[in-house]
Amino acid sequence: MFEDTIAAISTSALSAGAISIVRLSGKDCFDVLNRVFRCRAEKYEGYRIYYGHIVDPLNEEVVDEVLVSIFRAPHSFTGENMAEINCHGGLYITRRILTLLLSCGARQALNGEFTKRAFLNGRIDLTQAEAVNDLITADSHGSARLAVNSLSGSVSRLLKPLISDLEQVIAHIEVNIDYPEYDDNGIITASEIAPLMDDWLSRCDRILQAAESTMIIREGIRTVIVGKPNVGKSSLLNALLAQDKAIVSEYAGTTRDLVEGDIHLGNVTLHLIDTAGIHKSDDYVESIGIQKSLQALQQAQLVIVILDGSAPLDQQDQEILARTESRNRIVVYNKADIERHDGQICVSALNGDVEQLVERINEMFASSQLALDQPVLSNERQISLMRQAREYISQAQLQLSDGIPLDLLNEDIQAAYRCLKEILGQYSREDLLDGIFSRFCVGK
Ligand SMILES: Nc1nc2c(ncn2[C@@H]2O[C@H](COP(=O)(O)OP(=O)(O)OP(=O)(O)O)[C@@H](O)[C@H]2O)c(=O)[nH]1
Ligand SMILES: [Mg+2]
Repeated sequence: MFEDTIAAISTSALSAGAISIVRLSGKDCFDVLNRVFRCRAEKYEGYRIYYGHIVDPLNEEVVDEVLVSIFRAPHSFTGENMAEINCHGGLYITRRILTLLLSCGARQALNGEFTKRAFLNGRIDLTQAEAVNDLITADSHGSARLAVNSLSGSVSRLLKPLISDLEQVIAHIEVNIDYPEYDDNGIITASEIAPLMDDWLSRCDRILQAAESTMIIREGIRTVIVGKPNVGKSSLLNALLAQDKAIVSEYAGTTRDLVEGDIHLGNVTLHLIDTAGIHKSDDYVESIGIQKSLQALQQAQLVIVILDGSAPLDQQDQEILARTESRNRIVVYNKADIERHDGQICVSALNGDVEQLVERINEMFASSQLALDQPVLSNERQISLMRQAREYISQAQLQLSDGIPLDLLNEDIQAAYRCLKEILGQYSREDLLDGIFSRFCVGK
């Protein structure tokens, strides 16, 4: 499909390491390789590794001693002939080898171009291509598991039954319109389509719900730590992050700005936000801080309310408890080194004793962990197309109940069908593809 052979450094090109990999892919891959690679083999077989030397073809000077993995089309990542040169990982050596390949007929690969070829050559669908990048950029166990799951083609397995049901109904309506005399299939009626639509909608809803709950795992749970002044909010942030990020002092009203940090607990990532203590303040700067706390509280997906366990609860604590009552929250009694409260979640931020809180968080998100192993849509692009598909089906359903003829309603069903196909990249426009692949690193 592609005329040119592309090359790139596939390992990190920014730092030295023991080994680096320079990748080549394309029709003329082995011709380009032969110009710089000297080894005993006369012919390369796929799935074999060859020992030899990279030389400068101008003077046969040995540049490096290498191992080259060979993949023959179509049995390679890109579906084309491919070679991966495992060389020594010095920055100079790796770049020199790449330069030699470029001077021998290869072209520098663009970001994500290997994966783009894999997609365009039909080796993987668009969701799998996206999963390659998600896996490379995954920064937690949870997001890596999700990416591995989509890499195996789980999104396409998830959507195919729905796509194929829509396809059948579209085809049936079209046959009825175009060939009214051809009635082997019978004429499909509104009363037959209505229950199908209910079913499609509930399938869309299930897929969307699962996607939204796992997005939380990928992106981190926006978690706000609130409480009145001096209860130990900043101390708790520091204890959870295991670093002195926020200023702690015995003076009430120390924190004014939001202080943020990420932690990985088991499979979930929390995006923690420490806030100014909430109370009535006459201090101008502190009241701006309190406004920010209230805003952060509104946007939070999880709220940790801290109480000072060493003192009786007062009016300020009661107000914060009332304000957060309907929220997804955990109430924590701090200063457990002074006083413990049986049956409550007790921590001592001062001593770094936060185990009960961590256990509670893991318990809360245990069900989303289970979802990690289910096939699930894995990014905003996929989710928004799914929402659009749902919207078109729901419009078609409304039209059906208004008695609109099936041939008109078929347009909405087709639009829903196109959205679902586009998730898998089967309706993609060129600019859409460029947008997706340019986020990749070179060499993938
Ligand atoms: N004994 C004890 N003292 C604590 C604990 N956690 C915090 N403190 C102390 O309580 C005081 C206030 O702690 P901070 O973490 O600054 O409290 P804060 O809620 O962030 O306070 P503001 O930012 O002013 O709202 C400091 O003197 C801390 O050392 C704890 O677990 N035990
Ligand atoms: Mg503070």
